[in-house]
Amino acid sequence: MYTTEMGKPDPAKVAAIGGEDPALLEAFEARVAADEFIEPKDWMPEAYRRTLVRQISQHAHSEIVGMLPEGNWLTRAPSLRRKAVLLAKVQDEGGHGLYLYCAAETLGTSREQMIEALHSGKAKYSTIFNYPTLTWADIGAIGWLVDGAAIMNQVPLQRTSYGPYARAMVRVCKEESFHQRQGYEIMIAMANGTPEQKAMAQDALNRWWWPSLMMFGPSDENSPNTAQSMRWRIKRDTNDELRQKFVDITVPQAEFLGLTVPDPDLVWNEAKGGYDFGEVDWEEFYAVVRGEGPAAKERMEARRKAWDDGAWVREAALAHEAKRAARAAA
Ligand code: BYC
Repeated sequence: MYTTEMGKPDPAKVAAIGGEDPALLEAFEARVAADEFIEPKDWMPEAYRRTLVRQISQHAHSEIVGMLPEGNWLTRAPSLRRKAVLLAKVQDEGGHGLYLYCAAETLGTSREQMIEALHSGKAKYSTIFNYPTLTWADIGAIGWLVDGAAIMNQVPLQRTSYGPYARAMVRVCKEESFHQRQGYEIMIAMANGTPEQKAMAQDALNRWWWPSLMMFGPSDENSPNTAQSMRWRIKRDTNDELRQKFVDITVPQAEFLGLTVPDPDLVWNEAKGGYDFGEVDWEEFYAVVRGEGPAAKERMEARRKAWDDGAWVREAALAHEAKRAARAAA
């Protein structure tokens, strides 16, 4: 062997790991295994970077599109207090989207690329936001169930292996827990109100229960990304593990409200220390993922319109920055 080739990795091995340098990959995997955070300027495998951009940008899109179903009730909240609380919550969701876009940008993608992917339908966002909010009780159900499911998923993400994503999650989780409580408080008021109000609360639970379980993604056996994301500690729990935890925590909350979870197969399993529950309608899930959800078209139109209507703000900010830079240069 010529001396210049000494120390070069075996090309067959390099190809098997996606063209990455095995020594760098080994050092990276050791850091992940030791629960160290990976930071933007650290070396990382391209597939790790791609997975993070995919997950974080989709998470950001979910927060932004997620403002729409609740925004629908801002002008119709039943009291000034309810309106102020809901307004604060919807603004928080916008903030979450912004932290997450920033976290994704540290991986080398741009805000424009991510927004373009959302608007052209290439990027996904959570299926849950493709369902309509028909009554005020839906606002309670979203806070209780949707934010409740989001917390279940996001608390472990505070220990995800990519530093900027993990740190964004700390504040997001604090705010989500306020959101969950505001939703549950609405449900308590409705469930203890007039018979009509209690019926509205039950109807909202009936419509939001199954879509909330779908938020956790496909079952583990049908989840193409989970195994690798668990190895890289991007995900700390599988989709089914989180779904189970959510059911176990939420069913007693429904009982406290005096409401019935719409699942005839739901039963406490003493041996496993958790509930057995019915199968999610996966056909519906995949149809909504494909963009066929009941409010999908409306959601995308609203996002595209907001982007177009906001063009003047972006132009004004750029013009201001150009003037400031010119003054500084002079
Ligand atoms: N909806 O291999 P899998 C909020 C996609 S917002 C749509 O299991 P992964 C709030 C998945 O992307 C909170 N698509 O994927 C805001 C993948 O497709 P691609 C949002 C879904 O990534 C406002 C394919 O199916 N939270 O709380 O390992 C108001 C196969 O899935 C869904 C997050 O975004 C879905 N439900 O696991 C109120 C959490 N599920 O990308 C509240 C961060 C799966 O390969 N994300 N898909 O084309 C995650 O934790 C993970 O990405 C998931 C999926 C658990 C969602």
